[in-house]
Amino acid sequence: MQLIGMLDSPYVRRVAVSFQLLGLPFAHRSLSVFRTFDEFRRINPVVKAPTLICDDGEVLMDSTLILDYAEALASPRKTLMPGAIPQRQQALRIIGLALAACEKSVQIVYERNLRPAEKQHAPWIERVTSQLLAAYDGLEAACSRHPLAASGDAINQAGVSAAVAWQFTQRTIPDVVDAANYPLLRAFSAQAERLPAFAAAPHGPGTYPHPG
Ligand SMILES: N[C@@H](CCC(=O)N[C@@H](CS)C(=O)NCC(=O)O)C(=O)O
Repeated sequence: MQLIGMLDSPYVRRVAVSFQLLGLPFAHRSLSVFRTFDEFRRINPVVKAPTLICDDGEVLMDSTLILDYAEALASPRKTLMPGAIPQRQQALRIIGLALAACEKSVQIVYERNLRPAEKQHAPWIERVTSQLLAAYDGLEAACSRHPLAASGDAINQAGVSAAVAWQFTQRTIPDVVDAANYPLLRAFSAQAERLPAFAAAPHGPGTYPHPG
């Protein structure tokens, strides 16, 4: 399987980390949806990162759908999703918040980087920022009720998604989300980033597996 997209995308990164934790081998091509648009389009005309080229040549997109496929491939040997309903509900709540945090962070990054300064729309940025902070408030509260496991054996999809979202936001728009207000998430992220699966796919322009 080939994972297409850059690890500076939280969606690509959650797939790269999850595949490793699920024990699924994959090759990675760090193509940019912006700088290498035409090359990306030849693989997936929709140009969405992540894109997964499956072993039979079928092309999948959207991190959650790719992870659904990955879970099916890894079953029954491994899973990152809790089976019991209360734990599953809790994981889904955290994943939803983490994905909202990713989406709102990406919107702010795009607004800042793709739109000329004179065309930036302050009310829209304020709205997205309030949604982003609400997502992180929800994540911090969820972490205080149910601490996320950060060991290689115990981390689940909720932990992967929360850690990847946090790292993305802190690397791209740290001025918007003050890390000091989220001590539990900050500590959890620091632990998760030390896991081999995270270290092999660090946020940034590199290719998995990262040599360091
Ligand atoms: N819901 C999607 C979001 C993926 C997404 O928006 N990826 C960005 C990169 S961070 C992308 O493809 N941007 C290019 C575009 O949307 O045109 C997922 O979970 O994979």
